[in-house]
Amino acid sequence: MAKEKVLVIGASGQIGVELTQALRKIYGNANVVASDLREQNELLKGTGPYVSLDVMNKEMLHVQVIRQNITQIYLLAAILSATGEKNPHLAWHLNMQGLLNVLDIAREEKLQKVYWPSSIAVFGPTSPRKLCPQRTIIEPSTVYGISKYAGEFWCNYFYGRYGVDVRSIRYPGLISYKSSPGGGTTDYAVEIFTEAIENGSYTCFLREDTFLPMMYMPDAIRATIELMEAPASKISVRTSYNVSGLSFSPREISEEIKKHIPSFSTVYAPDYRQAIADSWPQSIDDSVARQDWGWQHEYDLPRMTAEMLSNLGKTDSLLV
Ligand code: NAD
Ligand code: AKB
Repeated sequence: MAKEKVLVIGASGQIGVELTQALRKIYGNANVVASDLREQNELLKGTGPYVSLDVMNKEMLHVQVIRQNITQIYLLAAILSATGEKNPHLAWHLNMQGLLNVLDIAREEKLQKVYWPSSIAVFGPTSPRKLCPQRTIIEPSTVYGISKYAGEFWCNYFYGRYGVDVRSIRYPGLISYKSSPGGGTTDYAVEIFTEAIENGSYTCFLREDTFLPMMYMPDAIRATIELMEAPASKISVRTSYNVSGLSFSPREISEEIKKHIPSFSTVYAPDYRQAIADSWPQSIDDSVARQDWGWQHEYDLPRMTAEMLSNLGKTDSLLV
């Protein structure tokens, strides 16, 4: 088998840091090139190659792919739901053109594989609220959701027309402690932990009864790698796979945190992000991913909460 050389675009973001670390364990540090608009990342520093790269600059991206003998691209650069609503044209431009640049280069250079994440944001107010199926009514109401849905069909098109082996997951809201989230509606579920540790209280921008699909980062990284390592014959969905982990509300996660920090309190001050959350399903049916490539989540709310608090606690004590 030819030696794999991986390029991660958006490597300094919430997912990028942990995915780069995981890929480096698999392929070796030197064979995973991290790249981002940001100059460097503290957690990735000294662990392997890092280049400053704008995915919108197709020529420079193409040069890097050829110069570094890249065989796989993981494209993570995007503008997420909440930031996207503030600047819809910018979100559409980056989320679409970035993907098209990568797909074109993958086709021209005959890359082995491409990974590009979609989101539960593809679903809209007319989709089923509970256990939202893989194939259903999809009428997204955010520019982010529209860009993800269009992106899914570009992936499907490049696979069908040009044979580009592009794979995708509709991630739920991701919860992690290593790298901060970058402007999403589900970010509250990360902020609540840092605020609980630092201030003992949290003002939540969603209503207490807002259930959303969520996942702890180790499950999301494992899902990504399992999908990318699955034989092509197992991949029946070339748009993007539903994957499910957790579903909880701000009140439920607050109650879980209170089991560890009894004095913790949450107040609720919903803002413009409430309408985005209200347009998304509360939970996801991922039976197709389970059947096709054996997906199974591991973390439940109590285990995820305990790990988040202990890891953030450790981080805090290191900083003091
Ligand atoms: P993030 O905002 O934390 O990270 C994105 C990274 O891309 C940032 O480091 C940013 O500097 C970089 N970037 C922005 N513009 C760029 C450009 N022009 N060129 C190169 N790099 C650029 O996002 P994330 O949460 O890590 O999300 C990664 C992907 O996963 C996105 O496609 C997102 O839509 C998807 N996703 C994330 C979640 C989640 O909860 N985090 C859920 C569903 C889907
Ligand atoms: C967001 O809230 O925008 C993201 C997502 C679910 O895609 N976390």
